[in-house]
Amino acid sequence: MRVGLIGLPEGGKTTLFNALTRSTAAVHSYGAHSDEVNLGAVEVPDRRFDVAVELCRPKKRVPALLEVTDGGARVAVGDRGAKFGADFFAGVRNMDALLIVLRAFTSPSLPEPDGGINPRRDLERLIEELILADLVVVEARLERLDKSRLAKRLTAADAAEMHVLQGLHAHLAEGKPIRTLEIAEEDAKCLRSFAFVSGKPLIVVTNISEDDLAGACPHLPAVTQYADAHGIASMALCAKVEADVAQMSPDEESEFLEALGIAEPARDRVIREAYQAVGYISFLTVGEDEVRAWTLRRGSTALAAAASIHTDIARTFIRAEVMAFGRFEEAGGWDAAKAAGHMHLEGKEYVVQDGEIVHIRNSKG
Ligand SMILES: Nc1nc2c(ncn2[C@@H]2O[C@H](COP(=O)(O)OP(=O)(O)OP(=O)(O)O)[C@@H](O)[C@H]2O)c(=O)[nH]1
Ligand SMILES: [Mg+2]
Repeated sequence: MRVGLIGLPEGGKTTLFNALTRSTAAVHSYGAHSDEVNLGAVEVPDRRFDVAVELCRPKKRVPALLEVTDGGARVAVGDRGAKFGADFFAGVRNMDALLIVLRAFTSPSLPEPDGGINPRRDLERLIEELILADLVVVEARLERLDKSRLAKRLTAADAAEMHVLQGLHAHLAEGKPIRTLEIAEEDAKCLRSFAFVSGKPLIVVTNISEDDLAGACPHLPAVTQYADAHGIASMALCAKVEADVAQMSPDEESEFLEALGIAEPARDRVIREAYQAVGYISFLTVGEDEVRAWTLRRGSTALAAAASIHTDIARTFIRAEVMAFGRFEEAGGWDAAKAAGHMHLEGKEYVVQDGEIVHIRNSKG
């Protein structure tokens, strides 16, 4: 799964990137802006995966990964009043979710933006830009389709696409993101290649001051209220503290977090929220050779699970051997749980549940 960090300049995107991926990418220092794009990957924390590794002691462990991109989309410093530009979001079009970083922290070394610190304003601005970016794409495509229509070269597929895009256009023109539009499955198919940015799940991260960690950040309620009202996942953290934490050893880390009264590093929380926002679950495959966590869209079938492993395995699918994680853990392993009758066989249409262990029986294997 891939998430892209977006936000206004100096909001703390790179600092959060460092916190999430335990990297040390250069952050913005006043007057020294970097256009670098940072790419990183982080293991998705999953207790079930850890337990499975513990029980199976495999030769190889392959956890689920969250890929993070920082710098795929941002405005240049000094351009605050300027347009975002038509291809502003080009670098995040292929992401599964967007993580919006909002500045709510004050810092003596970093001047406040024009109009002062106001994360709610920034959030609305960014969401507006996502909608505008899609509107530009939809309008350009509609224009071309209309030209075909006038030249009597419009195919049936074109006409259907035009109809869907007109619905989208009306929705976007009202200032609403594609995320909030119900789209029929067959219509969604013809839209997929557009990779609309306002259709992507969002996670809002408000970057608060170190000093506000223990108390309350005055800017936070307005952001939370907006996010809740629009069904957007949101959380607050101090990116700078989290970036420091990410550089510590596990022991130092827990000691430090405890002293601050923080239950877990925000790193883990952000990753969990991202998974949830996209509607992903994971299933496991276990064995002596390998324990692996696989990412799957919630509601997917056993056949889709097979396809995520390999298209050949889906093609030659016979049955899925499925085991609830709890049974696996209680029995202390697959074989013992199977002997106790906790493995069940399922067909292609079976809906895989979060955390289940799924082995595909196929005609070649
Ligand atoms: N005090 C404080 N400073 C922070 C915090 N987060 C980021 N900063 C500082 O703010 C500056 C900007 O942070 P970056 O992470 O570079 O912000 P950015 O969004 O990546 O900036 P651009 O890439 O230039 O758009 C850096 O000097 C950071 O050290 C925070 O939580 N508290
Ligand atoms: Mg940056």
